Amino acid sequence: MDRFKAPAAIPQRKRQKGLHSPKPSCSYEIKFSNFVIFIMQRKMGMTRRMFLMELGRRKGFRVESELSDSVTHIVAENNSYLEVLDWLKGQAVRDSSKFELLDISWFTACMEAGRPVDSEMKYRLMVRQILQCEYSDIQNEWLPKTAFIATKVSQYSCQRKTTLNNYNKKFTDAFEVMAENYEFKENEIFCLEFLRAASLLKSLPFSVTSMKDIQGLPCVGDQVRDIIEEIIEEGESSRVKEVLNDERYKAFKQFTSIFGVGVKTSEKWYRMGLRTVEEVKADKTLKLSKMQKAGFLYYEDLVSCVSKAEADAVSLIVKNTVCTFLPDALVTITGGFRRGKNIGHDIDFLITNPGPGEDDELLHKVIDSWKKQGLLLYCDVIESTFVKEQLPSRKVDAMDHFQKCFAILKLYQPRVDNSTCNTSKKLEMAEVKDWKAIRVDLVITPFEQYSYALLGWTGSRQFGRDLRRYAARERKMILDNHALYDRRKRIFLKAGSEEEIFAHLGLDYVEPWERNA
Ligand code: DCT
Ligand code: MG
Repeated sequence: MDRFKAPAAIPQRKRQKGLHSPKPSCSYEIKFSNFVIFIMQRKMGMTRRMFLMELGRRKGFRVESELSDSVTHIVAENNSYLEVLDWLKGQAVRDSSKFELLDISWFTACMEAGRPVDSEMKYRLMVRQILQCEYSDIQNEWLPKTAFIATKVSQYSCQRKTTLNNYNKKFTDAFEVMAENYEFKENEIFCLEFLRAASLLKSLPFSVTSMKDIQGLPCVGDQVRDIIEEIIEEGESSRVKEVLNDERYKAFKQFTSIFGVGVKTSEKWYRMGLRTVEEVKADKTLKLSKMQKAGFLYYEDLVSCVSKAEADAVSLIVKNTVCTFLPDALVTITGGFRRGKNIGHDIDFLITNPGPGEDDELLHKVIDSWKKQGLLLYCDVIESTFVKEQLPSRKVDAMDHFQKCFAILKLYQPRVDNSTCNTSKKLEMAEVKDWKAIRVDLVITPFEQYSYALLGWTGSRQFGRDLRRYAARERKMILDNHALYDRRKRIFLKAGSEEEIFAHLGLDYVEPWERNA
């Protein structure tokens, strides 16, 4: 692509104001080749951006239309430093420090001077240096803008945007180990403390490099702060290292990786002196549930993650089977894959019938069909326990009342063409397992509850927890996967889309891929 191509069109109005008619910018001489400028369109609009790009090029500046590696200066208008970083994060830019991030005032100063002016402090967008102060009504004093920004970060992940682009993985991985260890110890409070901190750091549009960066942020208690400090100073946390080497943690980690095994069973096995999956497998005296037996049978497949391609292949199977029984059914992939993840531990589906009438047998018909085709390796059907007009559950982690099934499906892998192989090779290849066991959750929801089910099943778990906590604490409402109830007005709030639920809660809409809290 020609980087110096002129913008396709300069608006008529601008041209009449004395701008030359558009001509290819490559005919403008580049006078300042050390400066490669990119102008952000966000909050500026396309027309103004085009105008400024053309102006810059006429003045001898190299102005790129696309954000490329050669760009040195990024110019933004009406965007804060954090907003620019956030935008860059959305462009999958990992290292924003290679760019000078500048306010439009720098660009216009250059245009006036007809040459690059120093990108002095006054033009630079930043958060670490204290440039401005803002008056805080809450604290009745002028606060440096850094602290002000921090106090604006919500404690609820449903008021933040959390994409998969995590700038603080080394911290969040550490917190997740700590949270998991507390979960194994059934210490819910500490577990949540670390999950909340992990979720908060995942939403920051910059990497934390000093303790100043976390000043004033919510969800950062003493335990969390200590770990951050150690990681900044030493590169790793001794507490996390200790956990990773802990015998109990290691055993629980293995046990809970088996489908059907939770903390309670792990505790029992640990007390019996068992430590590894192999030891449990070898112990013939243990009474295993049907689920756990399947967990062992397909262990290798189930611990290896489900890829996006596999999720798409299963999605086709689910849609085809459901539609043979109910052609108008709506089948939606939810969970991590709806949030844009490329891998997951299972595939979650919501199934609903937008047409009149309900078919309680749909799930059973789908399951029977898979059984007949030899595709069903395991299945646990749970019938609906929903009672009309019942108030939503107040429990933050309660299971919903939908009819559902936790299944393991046999997904055939694409066959390798063996037509050119000799007979013995063909026999050998025939013995190779050509399928993978995949965990699939199917949830059947009445159409009028579909939006609530979609919001709940899209997750992330932490995002869902915070939505319910926010509803209860800030709005006096109760939210679950079925409904939203306004306790003050004593009414159920209907919603035909996720957007409407956010609106009922008085929250800005957060897209599914921004819910990776
Ligand atoms: N969920 C729910 N009620 C349950 C189980 C899950 O509302 N009883 C919600 C929370 C997250 C979402 O459904 C999907 O759950 P998981 O599959 O456990 O999480 P995930 O985000 O899809 O993660 P993974 O990629 O590991 O499958
Ligand atoms: Mg999932």
